[in-house]
Parts: sequence; C-alpha cells; structure tokens
Amino acid sequence: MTAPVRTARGSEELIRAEEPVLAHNYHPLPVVVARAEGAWVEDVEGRRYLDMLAGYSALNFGHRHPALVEAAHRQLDRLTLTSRAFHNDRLAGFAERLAALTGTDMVLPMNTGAEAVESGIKVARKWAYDVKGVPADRATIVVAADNFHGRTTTIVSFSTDETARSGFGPFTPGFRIVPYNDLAALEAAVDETTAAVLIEPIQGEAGVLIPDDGYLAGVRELTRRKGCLFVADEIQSGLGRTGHTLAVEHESVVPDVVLLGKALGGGIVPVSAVVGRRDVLGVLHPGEHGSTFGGNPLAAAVGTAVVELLETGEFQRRAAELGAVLREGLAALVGRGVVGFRARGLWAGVDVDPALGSGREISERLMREGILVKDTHGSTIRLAPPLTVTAEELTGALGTLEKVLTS
Ligand code: IF1
Repeated sequence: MTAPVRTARGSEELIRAEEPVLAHNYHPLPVVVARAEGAWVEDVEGRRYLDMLAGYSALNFGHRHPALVEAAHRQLDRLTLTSRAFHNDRLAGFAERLAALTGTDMVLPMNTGAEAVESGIKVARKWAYDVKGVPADRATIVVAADNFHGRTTTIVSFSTDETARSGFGPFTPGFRIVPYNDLAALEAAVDETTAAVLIEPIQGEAGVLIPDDGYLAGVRELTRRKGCLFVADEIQSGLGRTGHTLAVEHESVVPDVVLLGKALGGGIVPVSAVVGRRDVLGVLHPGEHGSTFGGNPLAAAVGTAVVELLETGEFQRRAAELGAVLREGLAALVGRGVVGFRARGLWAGVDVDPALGSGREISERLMREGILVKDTHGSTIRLAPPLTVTAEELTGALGTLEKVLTS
C-alpha cells in the first residue's frame, strides 16, 4: 500500500499542529512565514507582508542579505564548529573587526543576547573584586526599572515585569533597581559596592523609551566619578538601528562595556558579544568562562560579514535619513489615532488610542493589510523595519497604519 501523498499543510493546519506539541510561551500573530527576502516575508499561502518588526532588530540587514548568505554558504563548505578547545581561522578577524567597529580593545564572543548580558554581569562582578577591591560576593549592579535584558533566571531577577519574573524564584541577589532616565536616583543607588550600572541606551521592550538628552552623558560622568563600570546593552539599539553604529553615539558617550547581539548574526545565526576595554575584559582567565558555540567559525564568518556591512556606514545613514520619514509620518498621525510616539532612526514606539483597540488588535488589523508589527504593552506597537527598507515601502506602511487607525 503506497503511503498517502501528504499535501503540504496550510497555515491554519500548521498553527493547529503546534498546539499540542510546542510550549505555549508565545502568542504569535496568526501568520505562518515560509520564505522571505529583504524587507518582505511570504506566508505558506503566498501572501506577502512588509516586515516592520525585523526580528526585534535582529534583521537590520533584511532577510537573507546576499553578502551575509554568501559568507554563510562559503563557511558551511569549510568549517562550522571546533569548540574553543582549538583555534579556528575566522575568530581573530572577527574580533579585530568588531573591536575596531565599536572602538573597543577586546571581544568576548557569545551566542544569544541573554548570554552576552550574563557574561557582562560576570565580567563586571569579577572586575569589582579583582580591580576595584569590592569585598567578595558583595558586588552590586544598578539597573533601570522597566528594563529588558533577556529571560534567564539571573536576568529576570532584576526585571520589574511581573509576567517575566513571577514563578521563577528564588532570584539572584546583588541588583538595585532605579527609575530610568533619573540621574538623582542613580546617584543615590551607586556606592562603593557597585560594580556597574547596566542600562539600555533606549528601552526597547518598555516601548522605545528614549531618555532625555544628557542622561547617557550623566550616567557616563557618574560612573566614572564613582569608579564603577557603565555597561550599555545595545543588543536591540545597536548596529545601525538608531542611525549610529551604537545608540550611545547620539550623546558621544563611550561606555566601559557594550553588549551586542541580534543583528550581529545577520538574522542567520545567533551571534552576540561583550566588547570593552582590555583592563575590564582582561579580568577573565582560562577556564573562568566559556561557551560551546561562542566564537564558532560559522558565527565568526557571518559576524565578520555583518561588521563589513556596518563599516560602510550605509545602514547607519539609511536609518538616520529614513528615520526622518518615519518621524514625520508618525507626527502626521498624532490626533488621528496615534496619541504619542517615540522615534530614533528606524525605530519607533507608537502609542495608539486605546479606544481603537489593544496593541494586539492593531497588530492583527495591520497583518490583514500586509504589514507585520508587534505590540509591546497595552496599545503601544513597535516599528523596526530592516534598515534596507525603501522610502516607498516605509511611506506605504505609514499609509496602511493611517488607514487602519482612521477606518
Ligand atoms: C523574545 C524586545 C523582548 C533585548 C535587549 C537583551 C535581550 C533582548 C535590549 C536578550 C531581547 C528580544 C527577546 C525576544 C523579543 C525581544 C524583546 F525587547 F526586543 F522586544 F522580549 F522584550 N537585551 N529582546 O531586547 O536577547 O537572549 O533574546 O537573544 O521573544 O523574548 P536574546
């Protein structure tokens, strides 16, 4: 008896098939993506959508950027993994190019953003004990309320989002939480036990919250004066998103340590890194930290190709120039369904009038019009297209947003 010909399952059938077998830690929009290129994705039935989420800024160079896919293909045919028990011929180049791009001395290659955050926390604590002289196990790290730095138990230990935190205790001690964008509160929280201040230059998940001009410079001055590290989490804000290589450049601020991820892997492989001064990252000695995949040759090859794209300045320029189109388009919608927005580069948090629906409902309406976005909290949606988006595509997306909000 010949096996029944299995017709390819459609979107609805695939969504149904996930339910019994896939953990329910997400509530995705009802769209099943099957292929993508540039700023466009296509679902199983062939419907096309403009991707205005870009993997939460992991797809800054669009889906399957040719130079990145080529680098991955070339490396796949040579070598993909050695572990760090041995050297590989891609890692030195990646570290050199990434350090040069970010103006730092040293690179600690990891894989996911959370691993970069965890590694940054460990390096800051070890620097506090070995260099600053904080008594053993007494180091504190100051973070901002409404932060998002990932999902590990240590990271959710200092989250102020009950949904991210509750049910996962007991929690890691040694963190102090102060309001974001409040230098006085930060001043009061930093003392002789403080290893670092860890903040996002712009708070992404909180709704693209942009601090007052001067806040980042104030954090830099305060941490330098008090002798602790300024650790900037640029995992979402970095690598071109805000019109700069790093978002902190908006205030010409140089942190001691920068955390990178998401777009560093070009939307192809997970690549993250902790980059910073040698006197900070130099506190790590053989055997004290590691990762099976950190710095693997495939990641290093793709990461190097990503750095090469950023060295041209083209994506930073596009984000800055098209950011003006985005901001003007959103400003025109204030009072017409939009009650407020924050935008820098090609990144915006848009507060929709709750009377028009929740962020989720607006996202679903936009999806039916061929635009993919994701809500953050309440009625705020986040816009973060690939930096390869064209002005026409962006203007079209804003027109669709206007249609959804005013119809
Ligand atoms: C998801 C949003 C959430 C991050 C910053 C570290 C990480 C992230 C500033 C951890 C990750 C992702 C996680 C992703 C959705 C997205 C996200 F803020 F971008 F919208 F969740 F809040 N620092 N942010 O934004 O990096 O370990 O995920 O590689 O679905 O959880 P990761």
